[in-house]
Amino acid sequence: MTQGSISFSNYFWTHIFNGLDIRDAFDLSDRAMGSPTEFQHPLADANGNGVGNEPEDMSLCRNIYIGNGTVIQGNAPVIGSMSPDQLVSGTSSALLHASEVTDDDGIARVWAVIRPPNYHQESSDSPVQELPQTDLMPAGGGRYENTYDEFNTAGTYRIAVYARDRIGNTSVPKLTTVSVDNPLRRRTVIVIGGSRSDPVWPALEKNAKAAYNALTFTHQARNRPPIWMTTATASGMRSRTGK
Ligand SMILES: [Ca+2]
Ligand SMILES: [Ca+2]
Repeated sequence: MTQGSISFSNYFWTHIFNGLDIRDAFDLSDRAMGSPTEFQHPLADANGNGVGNEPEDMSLCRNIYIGNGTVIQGNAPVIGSMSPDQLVSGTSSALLHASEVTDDDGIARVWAVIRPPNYHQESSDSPVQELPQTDLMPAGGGRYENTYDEFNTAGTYRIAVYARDRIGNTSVPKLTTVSVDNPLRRRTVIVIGGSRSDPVWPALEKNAKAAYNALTFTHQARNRPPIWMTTATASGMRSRTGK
């Protein structure tokens, strides 16, 4: 989804192309890869002793340039500010907005990468690609915003907002959080009508169960289990499985 752009390497090489020395490129990229993508832990070993990020490693990287050390592309966009940390209750949506998004080359895209409370990275070897994300749309005056409505899990979502200019430079992210208390969940109710003494009832029930199984499969992928009620009468419902 991010085509690997949210990776330490992408930031590092962008900074190198922008004429920074290795030390600054490393520091800025390390910071950019902080929350919500804190599972990449870059190490620099400049003195070759196999131990990364020692003070000597950092000082040896100072004033070391790859290439000619001059800016060969425009600078990355800057995001002035981001919507503050929010607490939402009884809803699954929250407004995300970024202000004072600027770049001399023009802004091509502003987007949020959203790390859910229960997120676990699948592999530390691959770029961070599987997190949900949403584009923020221009609202005038350098402001970009969008209401994201998939805050379906209780807990704290960690959100990083990025801007990219028209020549492909990506900003350092601005970070914010949305904490969800008592989220709304989408539920599906499958209704079949008929008499249980009807000869075709078993077939009807079988079809409903097949629909339930199909929904269970798709909903489990999105962490939204459906409900299975076998029989509803005027006096109430009987639950066989589920909640
Ligand atoms: Ca070292
Ligand atoms: Ca630029």
